[in-house]
Amino acid sequence: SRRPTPADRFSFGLWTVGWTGVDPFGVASRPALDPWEYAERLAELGVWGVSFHDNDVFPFDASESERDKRVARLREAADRAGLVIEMVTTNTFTHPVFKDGALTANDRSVRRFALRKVLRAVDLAAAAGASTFVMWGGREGGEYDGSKDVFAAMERYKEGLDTVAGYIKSQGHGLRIALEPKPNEPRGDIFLPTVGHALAMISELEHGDIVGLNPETGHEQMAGLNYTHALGQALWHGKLFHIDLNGQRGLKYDQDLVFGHGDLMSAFFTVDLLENGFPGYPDGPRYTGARHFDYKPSRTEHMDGVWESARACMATYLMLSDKARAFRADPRVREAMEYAGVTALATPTLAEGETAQSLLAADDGFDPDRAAERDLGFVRLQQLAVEHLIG
Ligand code: 3MF
Ligand code: MG
Ligand code: MG
Ligand code: MG
Repeated sequence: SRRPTPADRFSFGLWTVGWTGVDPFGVASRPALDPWEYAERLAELGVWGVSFHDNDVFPFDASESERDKRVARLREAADRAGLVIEMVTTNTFTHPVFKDGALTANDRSVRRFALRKVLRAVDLAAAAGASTFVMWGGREGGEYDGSKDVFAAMERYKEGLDTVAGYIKSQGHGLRIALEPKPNEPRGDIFLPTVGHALAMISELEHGDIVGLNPETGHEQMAGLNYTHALGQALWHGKLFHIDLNGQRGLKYDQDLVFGHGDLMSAFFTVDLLENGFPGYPDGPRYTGARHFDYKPSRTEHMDGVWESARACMATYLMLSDKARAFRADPRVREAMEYAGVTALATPTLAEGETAQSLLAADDGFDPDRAAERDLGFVRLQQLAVEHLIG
């Protein structure tokens, strides 16, 4: 398949290729490089952008000067390699101070510390020229229902998000916040577990206009949900600000597999939506942000396997993109979509000027038994997708 170029807008978190294989049962299985080394190698693979947590670049307890030095070094390396720092985020999960959460920790002093850490990362994001600021509340949540007042937790989550969003506006930073939902892990239950929960929170915010979503493939799938539908609804709300693409196989721990190494059929339709938009709305909303991967090179792989797996994420995306384009252009697919009524769903149910009352009064001679006889041909349409995918 063709080599990725910056025009494809592929982006990787430094913590993805930077994962050394540490898991709850084992120590590192390969060495750690410096953040700028990961950036340089990614650029060689044709990557457009990178993202990072504050503590992917400097340690939690770094002095002011160490922090500045390491950030400057990374920014120089990115500039030299022609890489965009497109997203920055905060690590509010590794240090045990966050064991009961950050913005929703029961301990107020922890919440204040966490908020300060997030605000400092916002300034770092703006200085680095990022456009998106992701907030994944990995430790917001709990294991025991008696230990958390959920009403208070929502109040504090809203307070925290509005403080950060209000700060972004007051500083004139050109940043948008993207919330990343996840149902569980590391907490037994994480607040804002799905895209739907996060959208509902955003609608309650004072500064919700600059707050959207960063849905991750595996996170929705860990909840048994449909990732492509989640992207579709977020796009409909005008809230799809960023994405975390990866692979997941079923309802288990967060696998962070290479994109496409989980549910490949679902990955096909994810790429189809991202690249081709909604079938019934050729001029409708489109995702224009980074094609960002949040995956983990399996701990069985050494350094060659790390780069191989990063390449695989992009290669698979490009192959699926070619196949999705051919799928949409195939006259048999167009005919099958027509037969299935896919684009007919874009026609409003009521006619211009019609009301609930006039609908009630109208007799359009509809015969439910006849309508029930209609064949939809969804299976034929799906098989055409399979044919394009593996044919
Ligand atoms: C955890 C994640 C996170 C987030 C990141 C924010 C460590 O399951 O997905 O990655 O993506 O913190 O971007
Ligand atoms: Mg994840
Ligand atoms: Mg994941
Ligand atoms: Mg993620």
